[in-house]
Amino acid sequence: MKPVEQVWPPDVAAEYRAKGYWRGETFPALLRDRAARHPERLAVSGGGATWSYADLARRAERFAAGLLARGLVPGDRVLVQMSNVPEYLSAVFGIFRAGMLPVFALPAHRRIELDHLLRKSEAVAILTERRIAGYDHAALASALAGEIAGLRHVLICEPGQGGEGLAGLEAAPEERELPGDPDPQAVAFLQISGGSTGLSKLIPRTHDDYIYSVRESARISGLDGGSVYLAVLPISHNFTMSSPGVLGALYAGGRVALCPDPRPETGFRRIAEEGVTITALVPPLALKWLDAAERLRPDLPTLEVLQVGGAKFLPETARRVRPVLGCTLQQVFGMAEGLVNYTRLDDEEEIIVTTQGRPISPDDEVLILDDDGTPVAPGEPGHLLTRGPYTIRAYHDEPGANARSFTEDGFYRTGDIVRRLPSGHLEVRGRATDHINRAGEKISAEEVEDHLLAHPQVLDAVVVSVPDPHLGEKSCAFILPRDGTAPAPAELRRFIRGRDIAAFKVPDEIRLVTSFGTTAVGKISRRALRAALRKDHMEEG
Ligand code: J2J
Repeated sequence: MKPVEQVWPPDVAAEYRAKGYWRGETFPALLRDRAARHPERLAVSGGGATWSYADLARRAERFAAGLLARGLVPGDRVLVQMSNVPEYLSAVFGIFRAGMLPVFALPAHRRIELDHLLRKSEAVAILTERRIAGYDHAALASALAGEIAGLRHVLICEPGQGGEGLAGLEAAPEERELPGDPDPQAVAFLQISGGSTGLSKLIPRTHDDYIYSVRESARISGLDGGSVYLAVLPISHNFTMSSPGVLGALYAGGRVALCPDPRPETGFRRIAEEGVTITALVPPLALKWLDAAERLRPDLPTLEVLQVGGAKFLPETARRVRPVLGCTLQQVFGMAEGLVNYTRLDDEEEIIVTTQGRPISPDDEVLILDDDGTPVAPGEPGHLLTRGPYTIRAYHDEPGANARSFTEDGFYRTGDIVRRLPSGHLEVRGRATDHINRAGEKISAEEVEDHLLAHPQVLDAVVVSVPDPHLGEKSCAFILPRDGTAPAPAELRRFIRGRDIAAFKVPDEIRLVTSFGTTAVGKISRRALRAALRKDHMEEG
């Protein structure tokens, strides 16, 4: 198995420790500590569970023991594909407790994505629910186990049985001795990248670096023992997990409340039932919630903060949050690779509605460069590069991508175009890379093009992002058919669905063209071609 590591230069690591960013905390120790400090306090509610911290810790231990009893060993990677159910938390903390590494997949992922993540991470096990939103994940997991030699365990969770449905792995802890706490500098898990070229890359995050970002995020978002965080977005997304997310809520000794679906009606009901103080949405959902709140006038007296992030939140919508929902907006501009920016709760309203926040750490280094790599003048837009105490220096096992995505001195090229205000707040202006940010879901144009090219009647395909009033951005595929044959858009859509990829990657719009513009083909880069077609689309409407 290839080792999973994340390494900062030793002097830099020493500085992060000396400054108290990296405190040697680990996930197993964190839950044990909270369960010892306030065992009876509620940690998780929803999906049939009302679990105290002691319950959660005990369940995690039993799951850890169950994994070991099945023959998994510390260091093993376990792919987790679960929805917003309480068992997700006992399973993930159980995997940590057993010294193993979760690899986080999204419920929307299908065969193509899972196959890639499983192989790349060399996972020995897949943990998923029998069904999520009607899709038979158990069947897919079994099929994958038949094809991938290293994938030896298919663990199927049946949520909603009070936590007793965790793949039959609720072994009694006394049957197995659990390992000691991991090295805080070791990789705790593999998160997945939004991916602008090809398939998702794996992001190794250490206990020390991630817990630092979680701890500070919880502080910046005002979490304490009385906070109730409602998990609406997919729970394994980096935003929901850590900004401050479910981990921030548990770090602060607060409670995680689960939302079974993201509809505004469901959200308002859960906020009222649980006394939710903070929740997080992507911009298109925030817009839906605002429209629904104007209609339904829900009474949400406990809600203090609505976080919005994952894609650009337009100021005109942002301005509606306080008057309509009666809470403070917090814009969050983050990335699974590290850097997270927040507007602060006490920032002026104008800053809150027009910027995407400023970095967590005084040691988050931010460069804003022009195309030639020269720093732009203050206030001018440019490419955002960053490095710091919780931003990775490398993806797992991606020498090519690492050479492109990181500078020699360790800065991560985010691909985002931003400008910086005198206050240090960043405004996201656009993106230099070719992914589509569809309602916060990142889609690689190249990946979708490759699927389209597999169709026998497709000579070439170019996928671009185009503005959409509901989704922010949607995807449009321009198709150049082979001579004399033109596949119908509906047939192409069927074809690409049949490729077994996440549904959000299927192009929203398909346009057949006879050329990509005479000067374009072969002469300009693929990126310039995408830009030209995007412009055509916007002009033609
Ligand atoms: C514009 N673009 C944004 C924003 C992310 C917290 C919040 C979000 C993510 C996330 C995350 C944006 N305005 N407010 O991991 O911890 C786009 C940028 C960025 C990319 C990262 C977190 N917030 N984006 O969205 O890894 O283009 O993380 O580089 O999924 O989303 O995507 P992802």
